[in-house]
Amino acid sequence: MIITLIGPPGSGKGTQSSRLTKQLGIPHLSTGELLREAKREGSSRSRAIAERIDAGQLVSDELIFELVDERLSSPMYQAGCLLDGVPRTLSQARMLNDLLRARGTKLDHAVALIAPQEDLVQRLLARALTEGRTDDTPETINRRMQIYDWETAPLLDYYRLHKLLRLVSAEGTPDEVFHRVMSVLQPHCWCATVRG
Ligand code: B4P
Repeated sequence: MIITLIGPPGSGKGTQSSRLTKQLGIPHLSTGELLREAKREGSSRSRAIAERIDAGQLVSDELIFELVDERLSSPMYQAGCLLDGVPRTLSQARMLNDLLRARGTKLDHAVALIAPQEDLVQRLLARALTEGRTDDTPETINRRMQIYDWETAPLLDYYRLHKLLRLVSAEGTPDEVFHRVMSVLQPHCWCATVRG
């Protein structure tokens, strides 16, 4: 089973991913984490990544798919995975379709986490105090929110049209959101895949 989690910054993609991978028994692939790892390499590629992320901008589609393709080649992803943060644009959605088709598989669900922007900004500002992520400054958060509205939100209509969209409210505690996500996935999941 292949699931993608879509949502604005702070909607809980990373937070829900760690719960979902345990529950569903599928590995997690976060493009944000892949980029933060690549950023630490100290190469010319990492400097380009750092510039984009720290400015709240998206990294190029080509670089994202170089990293995703490389990671999906690992045998641990053969039985499926939970994609977190990709696709973020319509062109990435098409690239993902092509990549999965070439591997003889396809996306099963696009779970979209939705919450009021004011709440999300508060979560990210709170994270800035504890984790000190370079892209969690007020100005960068604002830029990331705009980019979500312009580039990523159109994916909701795209996946609705393809009958893959599962909309979930991301308001409330992480546990409440997790139960909502599971309740939209469960009718579509193989019983054996869902643990617990
Ligand atoms: P990501 O790492 O995906 O960053 P994010 O959108 O902020 O989500 P994240 O998963 O970290 O946070 P979460 O919502 O779980 O991307 C970082 C950057 O990488 C992007 O801005 C972009 O530049 C680049 N990038 C990534 N993918 C890309 C792609 N495909 N194409 C191009 N560029 C790409 O949680 C946020 C905070 O909220 C946490 O502190 C958490 O504890 C808290 N929280 C979560 N759920 C909560 C809840 N229900 N209640 C209270 N707090 C909650």
